[in-house]
Amino acid sequence: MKVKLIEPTRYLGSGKLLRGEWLLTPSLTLPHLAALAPSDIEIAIENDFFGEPKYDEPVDLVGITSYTNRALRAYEIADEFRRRGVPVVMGGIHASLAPDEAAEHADTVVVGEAEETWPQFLDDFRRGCAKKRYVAERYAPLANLPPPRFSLLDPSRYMSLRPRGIFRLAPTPLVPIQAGRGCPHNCEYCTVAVFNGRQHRTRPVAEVVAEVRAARARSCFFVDDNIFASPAYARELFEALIPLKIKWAGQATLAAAKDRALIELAARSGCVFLCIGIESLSSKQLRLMRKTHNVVEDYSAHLRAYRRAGIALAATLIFGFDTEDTQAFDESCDFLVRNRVPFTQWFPLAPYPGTALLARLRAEGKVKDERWWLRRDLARRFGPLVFPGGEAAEETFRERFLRAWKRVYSWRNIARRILLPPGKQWPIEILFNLALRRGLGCETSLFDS
Ligand code: B12
Ligand code: SF4
Repeated sequence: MKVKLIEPTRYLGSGKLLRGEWLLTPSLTLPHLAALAPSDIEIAIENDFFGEPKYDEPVDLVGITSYTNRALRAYEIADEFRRRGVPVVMGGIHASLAPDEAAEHADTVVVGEAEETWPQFLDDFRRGCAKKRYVAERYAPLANLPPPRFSLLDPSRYMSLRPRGIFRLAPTPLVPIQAGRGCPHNCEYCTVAVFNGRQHRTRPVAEVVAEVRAARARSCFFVDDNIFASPAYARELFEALIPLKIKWAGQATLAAAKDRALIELAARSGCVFLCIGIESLSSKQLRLMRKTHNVVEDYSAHLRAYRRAGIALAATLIFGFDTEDTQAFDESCDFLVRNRVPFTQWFPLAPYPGTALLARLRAEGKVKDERWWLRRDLARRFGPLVFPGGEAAEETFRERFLRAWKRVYSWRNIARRILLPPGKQWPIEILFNLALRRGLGCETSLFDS
């Protein structure tokens, strides 16, 4: 049996598809699903980011993963295959949170973590008795997961996935690794706790280390939502990573810096870069977001602690609450420059399906379009807000958002944030800032991929 797994790309505001030649980080999802399938099934992986899926290649089944901002494209691809008589199965976060919608475009929808349901579905499919929906009965146990099949990805597309010969000198790719799932917090806008649960589950450290070795990784991206979520586990993991001499990036909370010894250990184990959700400088907004583990008064001290540990930070901020102060953009820009935050990503607030945010805004009558992700003009990065205010307010938001964001990445502010004096990770910081500056005028950026 031949199965094709597809990662859809997404639409840009211009109406074009986001396409490119290569990516820094391969996604973990499809190599992981390929590894979970029985070994006698022939699997191919296609990434729509690199070009149109090969619709006419003979396959028995197509599996498509889904994120909300790529749902529209995922459905188009699914419809195209089904028009040609190829059965389609969809899974992933979006299909799980909007399964009835996904079912309009797929023969089968797999809801939830699929470690148990995906092999079960494949078995039924082979026997000709696949059901329309498979729902995970529990969060997947994370021990004994097979190593992701990165060999199914085209190495030339991922910046030397397997560095050889002269390419050893090339910047190494970030091999995605997952050590844990779930988050004890429950931020209003986030789907992680909804999809992966509020209990932080971890994989045995020895298995994570074996996976890093098997991938021959020289640098990794831990896709965990908070790599410090269980401090004792994090300590054990970092100790075990030290002998591997890798460099790694990941995601964490700002408040984790309270445990200075832990972040210093992370740095010793190779951590060079972390994405941190600052989200807002307003305690009022943070309460509204249910992100009370972020304490504005502690921000500066925590940022300093990460800097001293030698870890470069990418701070994310969210804008667009209707109670937000109009000065929020400029204040944020000043704060990031003053506190020498090396790198930042700004997002307009978007109510994802299944979130408490969508439920609240719906109850308040503020959602302009219930399924905004199906509209090309809204399912994009700097799109107008999905809720209140009318067109004038949206235009003002957009204009202020972009103006302040460009100010953060002005040459002068890049220098003030990362060069005066330079932090330990200055080469990465310069690289990321240049990449983001390049994307300033358009909607794509380094992290858009
Ligand atoms: C790594 C990551 C990124 C990386 C992506 C790197 C890469 N190339 O993969 C970067 C940093 C670039 C990124 C960017 C963004 N991300 Co992101 N990201 C993640 C993260 C942390 C991990 C994804 C992952 O690898 N998971 C591990 C795999 C194994 O899990 P999985 O994909 O869920 O797959 C399982 C099941 O879903 C299922 N499954 C999945 N697909 C399929 C398909 C079939 C056929 C079947 C049967 C089953 C199945 O089986 C798998 C095994 O159980 C997730 C959070 C999370 N914990 O998942 C957020 C997450 C996916 N990101 C999210 C968002 C919103 C974004 C951004 C839009 C930024 C933002 N904050 O607004 C951007 C835009 C990305 C884009 N261009 O589309 C949201 C998506 C929400 C949604 N409803 O779509 C998530 C869930 C985080 C959140 N806060 O809610 N992201
Ligand atoms: S935003 Fe981060 S801290 Fe909040 S629930 Fe999501 S993963 Fe957890």
